[in-house]
Amino acid sequence: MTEKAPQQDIDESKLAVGKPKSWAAGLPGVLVSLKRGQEQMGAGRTVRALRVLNQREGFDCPGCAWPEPREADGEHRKLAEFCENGAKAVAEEATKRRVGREFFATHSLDELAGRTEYWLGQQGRLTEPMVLREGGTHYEPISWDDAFDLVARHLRGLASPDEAVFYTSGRTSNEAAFVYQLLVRSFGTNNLPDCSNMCHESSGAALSATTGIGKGSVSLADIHRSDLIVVVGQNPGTNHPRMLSALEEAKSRGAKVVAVNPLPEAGLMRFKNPQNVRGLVGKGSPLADEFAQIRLGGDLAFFQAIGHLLLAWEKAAPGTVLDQEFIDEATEGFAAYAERVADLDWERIDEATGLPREQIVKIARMIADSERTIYCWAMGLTQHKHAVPTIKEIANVALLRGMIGKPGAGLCPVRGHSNVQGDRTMGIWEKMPESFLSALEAEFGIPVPRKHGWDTVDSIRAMRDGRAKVFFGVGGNFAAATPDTELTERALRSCELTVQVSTKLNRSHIVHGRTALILPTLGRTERDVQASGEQVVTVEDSMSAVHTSRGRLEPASEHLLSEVAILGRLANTLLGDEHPVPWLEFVGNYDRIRDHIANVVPGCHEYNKRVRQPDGFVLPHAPRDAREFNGTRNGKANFTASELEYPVVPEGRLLLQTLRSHDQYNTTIYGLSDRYRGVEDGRRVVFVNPADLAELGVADGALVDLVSEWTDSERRAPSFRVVAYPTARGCAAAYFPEANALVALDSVADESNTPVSKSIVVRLEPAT
Ligand SMILES: Nc1nc2c(c(=O)[nH]1)N[C@H]1C(S)=C(S)[C@@H](COP(=O)(O)OP(=O)(O)OC[C@H]3O[C@@H](n4cnc5c(=O)[nH]c(N)nc54)[C@H](O)[C@@H]3O)O[C@H]1N2
Ligand SMILES: Nc1nc2c(c(=O)[nH]1)N[C@H]1C(S)=C(S)[C@@H](COP(=O)(O)OP(=O)(O)OC[C@H]3O[C@@H](n4cnc5c(=O)[nH]c(N)nc54)[C@H](O)[C@@H]3O)O[C@H]1N2
Ligand code: SF4
Ligand SMILES: [Mo]
Repeated sequence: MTEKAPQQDIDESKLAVGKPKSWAAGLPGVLVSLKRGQEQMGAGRTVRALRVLNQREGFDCPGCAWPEPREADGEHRKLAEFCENGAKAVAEEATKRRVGREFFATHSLDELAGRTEYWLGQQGRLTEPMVLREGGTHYEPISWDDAFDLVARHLRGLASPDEAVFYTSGRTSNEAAFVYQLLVRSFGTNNLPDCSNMCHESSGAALSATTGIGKGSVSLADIHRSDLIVVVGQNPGTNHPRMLSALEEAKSRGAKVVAVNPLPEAGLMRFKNPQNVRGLVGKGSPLADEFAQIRLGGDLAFFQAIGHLLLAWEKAAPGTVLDQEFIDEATEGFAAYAERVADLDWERIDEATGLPREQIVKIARMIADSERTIYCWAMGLTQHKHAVPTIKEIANVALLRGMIGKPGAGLCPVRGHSNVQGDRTMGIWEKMPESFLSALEAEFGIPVPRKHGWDTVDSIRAMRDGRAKVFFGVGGNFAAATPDTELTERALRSCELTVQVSTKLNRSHIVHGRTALILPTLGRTERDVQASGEQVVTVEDSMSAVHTSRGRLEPASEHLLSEVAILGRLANTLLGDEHPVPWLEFVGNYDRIRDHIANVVPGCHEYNKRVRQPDGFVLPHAPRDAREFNGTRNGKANFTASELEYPVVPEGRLLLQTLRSHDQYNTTIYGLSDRYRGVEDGRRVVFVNPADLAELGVADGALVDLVSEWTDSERRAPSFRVVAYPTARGCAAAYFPEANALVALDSVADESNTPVSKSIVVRLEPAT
């Protein structure tokens, strides 16, 4: 059955702004889940889908990477182990709306170019392979075999394999990711940029240097057992909603929560747990015991100040604050760090953080008194110029108190996409270590290139400069998720061929190379049947737990292929039947892929068996499991002495962050209700502190252009409605991806090359 999609696009004149909420979830969350399910899937499919969501025999939520409770840790899954935004993610994928050949015949690319991401996504699921021929105005149907031939022809025609880039978004299963990187490396390049380059790359860089492994060191059970949870630069109420249940549980056992954020996000303040009656009808539970309303980019200063205080208190009363034994035995670099934070310029700390000194002292005292501290963070830390040293500064404070490798304590970068961590484990990275590449070579007897590939930003530069000519994307929405929209779109359009393996229509299909392909694929929710029967795939959550996911719904169309089938068949077409990798066997039975994962990927021995245990298994993590830091250059956990760094904003300008509304998944816009912030029926808004508006002489509700200032030139994003909002002074916020046009391609984080999406110097100008 084909349901009708909304024909209306966003009408920003209907935008309504009300008061921000001071609590998250509760009954409205449940009602929205049901309503979106009903609209997209109908009643029966909604029940069938939600019943198996995040259950052992069902599919893993295609939303975020938050983990499920594990029996091995003494925890149990509930009947409804999902949140409002998980339900929306499922509704978006399991929708009954369809985008078939008739759709493409009636809508030209010129027309589609004028549509918003919301409208494109709302049209429904892609149903068959489509091609845009050179000079064409419309996509037309193409057979799968012809599509694979076309891609193979273009790839073979390149002067070097390095002229192609192969992007991945973090929804791809472990099996598809493993096959994909094997295909790309067999073809001869390490050009494997991924969404992680724009996401937690800074966390990976910082943690690899400090603890020796780029992943977080805590489990869900640790969160429940900690006595202090510091949540920095993260909005869990929207982006990891079930984390609120975990915080609530920790609090019920006496834990305290500190939130550090320029915005008083509803989900950090109070939580009404929809899984119990009290949460549905009562007042809910308060979450943050302390809310530090920090300035954008002030976190490095904040944690240096905390380190300074801890050291000062230790000096005043030796043996009371530091975990000296741990520092002596397991770490290096303490002296240089201690010296760096010994004399602190408090005026600069004030300027960087905008926080009252008493509050910094109070939080430092909580950290000094806590026996089991967990630090959680997300994009509010990773997308700054000084993101990597900022995260290292958190590690410093954790190391001072020995808060790693013991129950209830640790470092917890909270991942975004549901399998972004697994994709990396499987080899999706432009600079995988030698150990992985040589294991791959030995396993398959193929030559594997060693030269590092391009990450996301470098791939855009390469396309811009004509050094890359083919773009291939497995999932994601490269055109919209990346910075510097105008430049990136030009770069994509200059390609000879762009290929998108996708479930839903998005901007990256409209911004195309001279020839373009849309290869529609099965989603996580759908049954995947191959020659050997029904398949399962595996995924890894933010806490390194690996388990199966089994799609249960009927596929959106009989013409869809799974990601594994698309990649395996393409590899077979490109590399031929004689190639040592048994590509078609992989497609026929995913166990065969897992047999090789077991031999190549560290920690995955007996993979087929262990993923099938109830709740799967947890990948090894030396700092967490044994307080060992054998992954660092010196085998120790490393303190880092960093310069004090923070963004400085010229007179009359604001520092803008780009963030997610409550009703989107990255570039997928579910709806137009940013309920917690009080914004309905529109998205082009900019949140500014009322005192800043008064100083700038801009009225609440005014229509402005956002103009960003970067060394090379200015960039303009037109027509945003000003919303007076209680954000930190000098700081503004607008939604991603509408504001991506303002981020200069060269504005990247040191070391991680992540686009700086959270501190953009802007001025407001009356709308043109
Ligand atoms: N429903 C839903 N869930 C999602 C996503 C989604 O789009 N929708 N996206 C997924 C993905 S890929 C990711 S990576 C995660 C993202 O999860 P988040 O990181 O929570 O996402 P953002 O909306 O970017 O929010 C950044 C938060 O950090 C704060 N912040 C910004 N700058 C600073 C700063 O300098 N210092 C401090 N202390 N705080 C700051 C912002 O005010 C905001 O609260 O969510 C994942 N889950
Ligand atoms: N300004 C600014 N820019 C940002 C950010 C920010 O905070 N501010 N955040 C960054 C972050 S954290 C991230 S992770 C990136 C996200 O970047 P991406 O991962 O590239 O973008 P998404 O919007 O998550 O991708 C959505 C598309 O994925 C496809 N899709 C969905 N499910 C599947 C599936 O199962 N298989 C396949 N093959 N395709 C599927 C659909 O076609 C959908 O349109 O954006 C980054 N960009
Ligand atoms: S918290 Fe994340 S993974 Fe869990 S149900 Fe919600 S969106 Fe899905
Ligand atoms: Mo992300």
